[in-house]
Amino acid sequence: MATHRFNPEFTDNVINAMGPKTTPRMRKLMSGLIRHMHDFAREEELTVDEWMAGVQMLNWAGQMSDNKRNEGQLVCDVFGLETLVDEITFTLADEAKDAPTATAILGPFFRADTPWRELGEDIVKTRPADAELVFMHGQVLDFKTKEPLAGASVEVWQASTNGLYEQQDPEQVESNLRGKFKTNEEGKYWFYCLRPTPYPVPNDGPAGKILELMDRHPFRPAHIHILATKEDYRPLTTQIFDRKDKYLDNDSVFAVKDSLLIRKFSYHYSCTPHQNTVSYLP
Ligand code: MBD
Ligand code: FE
Repeated sequence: MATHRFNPEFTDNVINAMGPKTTPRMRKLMSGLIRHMHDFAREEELTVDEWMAGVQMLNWAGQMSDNKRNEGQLVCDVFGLETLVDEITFTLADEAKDAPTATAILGPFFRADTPWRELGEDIVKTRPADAELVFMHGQVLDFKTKEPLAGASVEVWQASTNGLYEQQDPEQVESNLRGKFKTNEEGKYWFYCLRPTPYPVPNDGPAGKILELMDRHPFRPAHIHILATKEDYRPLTTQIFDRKDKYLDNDSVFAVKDSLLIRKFSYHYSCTPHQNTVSYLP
């Protein structure tokens, strides 16, 4: 193994350079990161040009990012890292085994400043010519008692038929295709939105370049994002997918889970039977 040709003690020297004021968690994370980066470079016998190409990718991602575009997150997504961290988080949560609704990654197009909307409202504020309007509804339950959760917040967002989220597209009005709903006494929410369509993740930056280098396509299956929250409960971040989409088995960001596939009715997108549950905080 090529590893042995290079002095591994160098890696220990770098790790041991950390000072006493480092927190234990930071020491552990930095040690692991340094060790894996060094092992990677040794095992692959990384060249100066290859390392510098990676540095340029990092810089390019930074240059492309602003409050409307999170290219660093997208780069992580095409490498499966956000999905892996979601999987780790879900698996380690005490209540994960009881959770009826699987989690899925937040993704780079969430916006913290999404407006509240009335139950039943249409979130399609800029209607594309090829729009197919659908009704979406669901119910938020306490995952332990299965009691409906009134007053929970259900935040949703989706891309338009041109494959762009509202903040990427000057042709869409502010907060188009996103909204925050408060569940009623029965824990229910409902609204109108677009039937989601498959679309490519932005591929004009380093994430796109990385996909091209790996001979992968940039498409994501049609999906709607959901973030359900309620005071004193752990939030639920998830997505629902069209059961018949052609990209379910090769989502460019690896977010699909079987239990998140939903049946599609004409003009009727139903989010049940796997209701969105919010986990109770221990
Ligand atoms: C998306 O729309 C998305 O949901 C994720 C997770 C990554 C890139 C684009
Ligand atoms: Fe998305």
